[in-house]
Amino acid sequence: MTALDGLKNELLAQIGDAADLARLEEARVAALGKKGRVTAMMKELGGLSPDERREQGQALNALKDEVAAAVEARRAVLQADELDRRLRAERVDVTLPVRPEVQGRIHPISQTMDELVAIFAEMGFSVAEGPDVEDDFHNFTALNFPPGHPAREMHDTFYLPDAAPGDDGERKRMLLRTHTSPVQVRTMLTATPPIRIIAPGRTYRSDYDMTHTPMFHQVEGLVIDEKSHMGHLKGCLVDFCRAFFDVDDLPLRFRPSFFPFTEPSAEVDIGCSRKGGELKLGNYGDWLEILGCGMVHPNVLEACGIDSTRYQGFAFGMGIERIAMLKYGIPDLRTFFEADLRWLKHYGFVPLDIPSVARGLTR
Ligand code: 2NM
Repeated sequence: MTALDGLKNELLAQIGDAADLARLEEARVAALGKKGRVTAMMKELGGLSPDERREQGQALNALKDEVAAAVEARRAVLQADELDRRLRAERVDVTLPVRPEVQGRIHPISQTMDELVAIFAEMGFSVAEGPDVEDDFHNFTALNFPPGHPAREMHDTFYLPDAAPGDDGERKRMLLRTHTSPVQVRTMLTATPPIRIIAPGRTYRSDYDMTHTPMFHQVEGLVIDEKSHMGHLKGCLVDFCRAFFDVDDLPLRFRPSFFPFTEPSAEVDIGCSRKGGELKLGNYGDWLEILGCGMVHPNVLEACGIDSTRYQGFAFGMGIERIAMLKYGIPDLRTFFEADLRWLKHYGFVPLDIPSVARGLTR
């Protein structure tokens, strides 16, 4: 065994024994670094005769390559070990329940939306969504709002500063949807009846006082088929309100009203009591308005490509903040949007207490 073979065995043993990446790097530097053993021998080549230098140079280069290859092989093993160790140590069992000390809470708006979805899903409705930025056709024209209608005014509707080019190349004025009805319009334009959807989501109106915020949430529902009538509308809303407010004999009162997109139209009140300044829901003789509804206007059906001589149906809409305030006793609308962690801890819901009609909406 030559002196070089002895050195090789020694260096390869050091590399093979390196227990972690830091030790491996130490071994590499000790062999191949600027002051390493192999490097030192390379420097001595200058003092040799040309023949010796060629022979020793080749042997040293071969040694250098072999040591470098051994370092890389060992590095690959150590890196794989390190990855395995981390994967074992940092493994998360996503099926475990949320720990009780978790601080996060579900916002009452999200909770209320989940409850709405659970109730209407049970009745056979699907959830539909659409863009917050809409055009005049989907937000107003298709919904039978006449050209000069006050809701189209600048001071009620947020219009975007620049007119965007539409599908037809025309530049059209975009706006923030003032209700979720454009989602129903988009659904009617693309689906064929029967249609049974709810559209929960954000809506925007230029309004800010004690009972109005410029962004708020609505849920609207739409049923289109050949036979649905006001009786079905009434039954649907009675079932919904009793399930949502969890009052079995909650009375509902339908008052004639007007909306551009429905005919006939009605507003719905639920029974309540305001005795002693405290609001209670139930059969107590007093009334509280909570939603609007009606039979979809034939003009709306036709604007959405639905034959109004064959199909008919009903629609309804309500404000989510309002029904959440009523159900959970939240007195001030503006607090919904203050992102106050103490408020959220008080009014928020524990994650994974997911509303379901069978298990109970809230526990
Ligand atoms: C309401 C009240 C009454 C409504 C109508 C429609 C559509 F698209 F079918 F025409 N969507 N939503 C509607 C009807 C909304 O909110 C108070």
